[in-house]
Amino acid sequence: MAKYNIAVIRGDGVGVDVIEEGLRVMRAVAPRHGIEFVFQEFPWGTAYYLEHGRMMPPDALDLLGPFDAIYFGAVGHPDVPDHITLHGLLLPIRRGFDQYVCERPNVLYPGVTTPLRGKNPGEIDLVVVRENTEGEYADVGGFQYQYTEQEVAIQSAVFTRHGCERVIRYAFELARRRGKKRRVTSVTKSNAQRYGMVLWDRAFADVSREYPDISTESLLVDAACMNFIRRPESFDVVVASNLFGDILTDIGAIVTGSMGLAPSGNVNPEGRYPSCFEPVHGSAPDIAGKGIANPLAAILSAGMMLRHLGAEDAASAVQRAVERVLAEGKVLTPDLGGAATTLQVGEAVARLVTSV
Ligand code: GGG
Repeated sequence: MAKYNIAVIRGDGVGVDVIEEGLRVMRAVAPRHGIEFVFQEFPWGTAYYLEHGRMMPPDALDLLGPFDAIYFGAVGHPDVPDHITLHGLLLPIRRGFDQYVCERPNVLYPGVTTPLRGKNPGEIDLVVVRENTEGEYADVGGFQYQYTEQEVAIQSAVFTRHGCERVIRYAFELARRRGKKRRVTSVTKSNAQRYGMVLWDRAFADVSREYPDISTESLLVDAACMNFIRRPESFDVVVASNLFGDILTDIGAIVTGSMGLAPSGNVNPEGRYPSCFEPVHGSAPDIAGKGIANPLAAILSAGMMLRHLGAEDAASAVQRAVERVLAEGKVLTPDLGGAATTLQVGEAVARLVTSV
């Protein structure tokens, strides 16, 4: 019996709804694969902030550190500025646990309609490896003369040789592991960002020499955005800076059918700290609590977590059950053209996960 201790942070908005269904699916898949889950919930997020003046307690990382993984919903609330909620909860977890890889797959599944003409299921199958602890998200900067007419804001992006090399190397290793197109695309804007992103480009060229079996491509982010729409089928593994990776994965999600289908893992590849798995989508306050949010991104994120923990068979079962629900097309939430509820989709996957 494999026992996994999972910290659960539902966070805000639809995070609460979709994590419920991810937990349902994990509970359903566990017995068949000899897994015991111990889930411990942490009620952190904006409701906690409104009560305590912070998104999570000061010793939050000490509390999370001993867990095997973290299962996260979403962060963001209309009553509190997004830079407070994001910097108070998700970013300290990513940085504090050195989760320097954010792995975000985008797959066009059978049964799902893409807004792009002429792209068929199976043709789009890419993974964005987003640098997750530095770059444009580095917490370096400040204000001077704040709230005056002379107000100045400095926001610095940080690119270290070490930080670039390790995430780029992860992307090459992933391209080898996937064994698909065996191609890594690097995305920067080094014509305009002539320090940090030039360093990134050089690191990419240097690391690529260690992988002569993997073909490479370097794109400026504007061309990459265009090509995610024009020729998404040409991508295999895409490695990008923190901000560019975030933007590209919204495009990747929508060209493969819905934000509600995009999972992610914030990974510390060395396993020194727990990794954190979450849907790419945010808290979607407009539909929170209405029971119509698509839980599949959260369920696929649970599948990624299982794979990360070494429960390969259970992870594959979750993946196959989701694919079956999509292919059958009977129980789908409104973002995919259906009329099913969050609960009904979760129950459909949970039913199938024991038989696929
Ligand atoms: N489940 C992901 C989530 O809540 N994302 C909110 C967000 O704004 N994230 C910013 C980012 O990942 O860069």
